[in-house]
Amino acid sequence: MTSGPHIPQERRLVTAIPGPKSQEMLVRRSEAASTSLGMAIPVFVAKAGGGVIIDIDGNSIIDMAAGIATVNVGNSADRVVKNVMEQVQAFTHTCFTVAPYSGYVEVCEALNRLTPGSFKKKSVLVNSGAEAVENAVKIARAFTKRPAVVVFEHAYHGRTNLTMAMTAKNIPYKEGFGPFAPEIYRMPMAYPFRWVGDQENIAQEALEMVTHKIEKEIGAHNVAAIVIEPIQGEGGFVVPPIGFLPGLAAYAKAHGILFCADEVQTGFGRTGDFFAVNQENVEPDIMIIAKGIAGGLPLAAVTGRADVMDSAVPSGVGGTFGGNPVACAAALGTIATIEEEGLVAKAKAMGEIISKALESMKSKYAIVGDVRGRGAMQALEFVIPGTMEPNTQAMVDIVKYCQQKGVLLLTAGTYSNVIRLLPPLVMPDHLLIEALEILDEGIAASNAG
Ligand code: PLZ
Repeated sequence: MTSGPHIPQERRLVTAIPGPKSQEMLVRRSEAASTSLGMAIPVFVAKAGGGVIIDIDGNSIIDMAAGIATVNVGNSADRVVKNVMEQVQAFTHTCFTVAPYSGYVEVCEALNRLTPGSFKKKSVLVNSGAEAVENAVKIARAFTKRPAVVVFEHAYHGRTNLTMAMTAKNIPYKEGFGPFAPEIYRMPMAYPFRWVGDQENIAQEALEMVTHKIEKEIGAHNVAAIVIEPIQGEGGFVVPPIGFLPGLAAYAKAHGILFCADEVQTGFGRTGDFFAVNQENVEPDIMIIAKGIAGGLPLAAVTGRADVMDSAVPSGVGGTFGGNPVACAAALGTIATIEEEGLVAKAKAMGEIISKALESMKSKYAIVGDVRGRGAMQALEFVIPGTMEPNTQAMVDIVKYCQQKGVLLLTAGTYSNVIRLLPPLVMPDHLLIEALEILDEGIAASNAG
């Protein structure tokens, strides 16, 4: 089976962005939906597939967001649609902890196979990335009988109470929502572009700072888990230098701490490896998985060492919708699509096109301070020329410019000065190249102004 996109793969604008029909819906949106909800592009979607989103005015927009790294296989991928249709007709919900079904078990088997580590693994399925993070912490505490959780600067782990505590950035994620859960300890992140120490020795310096703080401020014997995104997502696609993640994992192992990789944004082929930790052969005790797992249906998972995953009391984890049969069917279709269509290798190849284009932008434009990322997860950090000052205005202007030209881009970063690229892995090269050319034009316009 091929999952060729079912709509034309072209950028085509027939109205201004937003067009009249979207404008009408925007009025209804602001009346009906909370204004506390964000919006990256002010158009309403009619259809999407491959590398494009078609809005209700008929504009075909290049999708460099993939629903925040979620539709890695593209919207409405053939295998996902087929599995979902069959499952919807058979049954929609029994609750796995009431009357089980095979799709849930098959997804667990697939995750246990696909995640790194040759040890025996088991999984729990839930509904969202934040819920997966919450469950990882519950399980880690149950296993270690320790309270403390170590997280990092610039981290993003979700919007529930515990995961807000784990998330670094205050506005917009935490402002007004405290008090937050206790026993969360934030450590320095090895952020190469903004590292103030020895640029040649970042991983080692950062590791020393982290382990020193753990020992002096928490006590390693009190730490249940170290939770880290192998490449930080919302925090600005911060890529730690080689050696930092393996160093943390080794420290965790030596102290009976569980090493938990939050691969919610980096997983399912995104970085050119199936999971980002594969790059350095790190084998986390617990993997936190969501977004790309189910072709856009809500599903998330915690996969880890079997002894760890079995440590909560029976019925200690679960939930009504966790591992819903329709979402599981979608996940099986998604995994088959990634494997049969070689999308991990495709992400790596897209990465080469992207790096080349972004490096050229960096060499041409003084507002581009840094270019980083891997595979189909790369970003630009904007600065005031000649300084390290974050340039939020440039980010805003460039994203707006690209939107007007029919390219959807997402922003990121603790300092709100990063544009991140997260195209669906099935995007044809000609669209990727076109989007990068428009991004280049947008930077040129902003750099000049
Ligand atoms: N961990 C690493 O990236 C979700 C958030 C979008 P949920 N990131 C997108 C927004 O503004 O809410 C994310 C992540 C990492 C956890 C999460 C949380 O995943 O499925 O959004 O709960």
